[in-house]
Amino acid sequence: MTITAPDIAQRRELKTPIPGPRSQALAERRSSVVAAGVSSTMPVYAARAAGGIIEDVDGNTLIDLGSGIAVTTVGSSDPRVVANVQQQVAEITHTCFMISPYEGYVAVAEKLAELTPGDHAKKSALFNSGAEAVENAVKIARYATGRQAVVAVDHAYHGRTNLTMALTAKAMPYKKGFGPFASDVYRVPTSYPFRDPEGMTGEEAAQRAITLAEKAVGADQIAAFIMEPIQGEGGFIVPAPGFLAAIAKWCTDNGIVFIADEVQSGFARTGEWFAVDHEGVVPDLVTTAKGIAGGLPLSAVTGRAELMDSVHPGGLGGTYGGNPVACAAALGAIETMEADGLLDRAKHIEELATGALRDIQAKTPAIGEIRGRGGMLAVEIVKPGTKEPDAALTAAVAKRCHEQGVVILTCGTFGNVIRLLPPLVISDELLLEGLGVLADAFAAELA
Ligand code: PLZ
Repeated sequence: MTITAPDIAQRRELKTPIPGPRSQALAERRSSVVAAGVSSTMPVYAARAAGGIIEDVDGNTLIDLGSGIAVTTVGSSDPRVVANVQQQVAEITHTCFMISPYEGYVAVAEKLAELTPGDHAKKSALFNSGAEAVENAVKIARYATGRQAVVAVDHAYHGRTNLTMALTAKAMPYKKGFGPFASDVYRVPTSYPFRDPEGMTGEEAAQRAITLAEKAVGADQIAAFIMEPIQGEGGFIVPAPGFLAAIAKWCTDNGIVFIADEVQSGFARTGEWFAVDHEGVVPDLVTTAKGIAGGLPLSAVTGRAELMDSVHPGGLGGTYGGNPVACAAALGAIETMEADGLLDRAKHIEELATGALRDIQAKTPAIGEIRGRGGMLAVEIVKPGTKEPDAALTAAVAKRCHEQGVVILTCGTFGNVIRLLPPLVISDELLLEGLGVLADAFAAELA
């Protein structure tokens, strides 16, 4: 039997109130067996998804503006991903690359070497989750430099494991009560143009970070400087032009490994392969996950061959890292990004969505800023005429969208950012319809 990608009509249709009776029944089952610490944005249980639509267990079809947090860039169940996974799962489910290696892992590493920034020799190691990639990037940087300190920035998000919690900035919900955290992690200010002093340049913001790192830690003690080139969970913060380049240069001048965490921003999401490409910055190490494999768990650290090869054989790995089915999915997802022109599609989404968001902003003084790149866009919501965050309005607007069948996510240190991360294969019509629902939600809340 050959199962093909789901054929789901690309339209929003609500047959029941949200959540419907079947979702409610599942929520009831869940409440007695799933840990309360794991929460969901919407109490709606998914049955199938494709393109820009998630179909729930009650037959409602919802517009997907979240891609499962920037994962299904090629759409859920992309046909090439489905075909590759089907074939692979019938041949080998797992041997462990550390026992009996296989071609898919090598092919993914070749693609990573080709697509990540810079034309130097690159090597990769594959893992399962974004957090695991970040942990390993730090391990490699420490090993290669013989130094221990790691510098991260304000509003950073790098994961939920012990080291990555330490790197992550926000206490609630990620860190509170989960300490003690990994040591030798230091935090410096980032570039947050909307909240920085008026007119501060990227170079000035970088100097502010560098001065603090030098005074509080000492450049010769720092193994790695890690940051998301567009900060995701922290609020879709795009640093001022020149910031990333100045940080990267300071790292190079001081023998510090510059790690770009592209877990959320990478793989076509922003209209380039990687968000650093917009600034022409070449990191020493890049971490990737999410969009790389069209929904299967796969992550990677890719970087300068001499750094990656500095670690002794056996020093890196994990049972499932680079699982053959996940690698097959990644090769399918990357092929779709290339063959279907998804970088250009992301640029088109930026143009279309930014236009619609500007129309909303013209009627909505609570929208303080529209920002982002490609299919990674956001609005920051404030008390009109101020920069005071309005998390309550943000939550209320998102809730209205959810009730109308639009899956939309919030983010931000202050909980006051609505972000758009649609599958890049979403149709223009669905995207604009979703943004129409967002416009109505703002209008209804502010009426
Ligand atoms: N680095 C930049 O965005 C994951 C987290 C959702 P994992 N972001 C979504 C949540 O609340 O858990 C992320 C990221 C960046 C690392 C990670 C971690 O990736 O695959 O979730 O471990």
